[in-house]
Amino acid sequence: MASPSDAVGRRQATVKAKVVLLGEGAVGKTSLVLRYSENRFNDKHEQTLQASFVEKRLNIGGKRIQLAIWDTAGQERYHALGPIYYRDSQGAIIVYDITDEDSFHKARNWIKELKRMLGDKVTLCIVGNKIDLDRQRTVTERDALEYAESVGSQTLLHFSQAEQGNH
Ligand SMILES: Nc1nc2c(ncn2[C@@H]2O[C@H](COP(=O)(O)OP(=O)(O)OP(=O)(O)O)[C@@H](O)[C@H]2O)c(=O)[nH]1
Ligand SMILES: [Mg+2]
Repeated sequence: MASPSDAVGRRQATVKAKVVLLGEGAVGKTSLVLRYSENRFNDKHEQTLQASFVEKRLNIGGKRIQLAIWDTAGQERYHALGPIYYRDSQGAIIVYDITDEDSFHKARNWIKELKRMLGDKVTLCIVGNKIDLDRQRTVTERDALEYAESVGSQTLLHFSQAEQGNH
């Protein structure tokens, strides 16, 4: 039978979770992480080389969570490194730029790869970033919604602007 001290021990145990950001170069992956972790925005594109790592400690409903966020490089020459970062992730955030159709295509390729390699072991979240640039939008909300539904009911779709802090 569990003793009260076990219950305390359980409550205080830290849950570790790993999330990876994937997507074409310049879609705003690093900007989303910067907004989330430091509430800042940098309007210059400083290409991520290989990947960078941020740790965030959260407390959700009394549960301590240690979130490891891996922000990968979008340039094609780094594509083959993807598995190193997504292999044991619980969540993958696949980012595209709503003004860049190619980046939406690239996001769909990442999702295909994740499904093939990890099946349902990973929670997918598709993010259409740069919604402040709605006037230059080339990927409609409807196309994104239809695509997210076709991937599966477990897939989340979110629109963001790292620029203004709707992350
Ligand atoms: N207008 C606007 N610009 C954004 C937004 N998010 C990011 N940017 C800009 O887009 C450019 C690329 O952003 P990054 O965050 O460096 O892109 P990335 O996906 O990390 O790029 P790689 O590291 O090369 O893969 C930068 O100039 C950002 O300032 C946004 O929501 N709105
Ligand atoms: Mg980056």
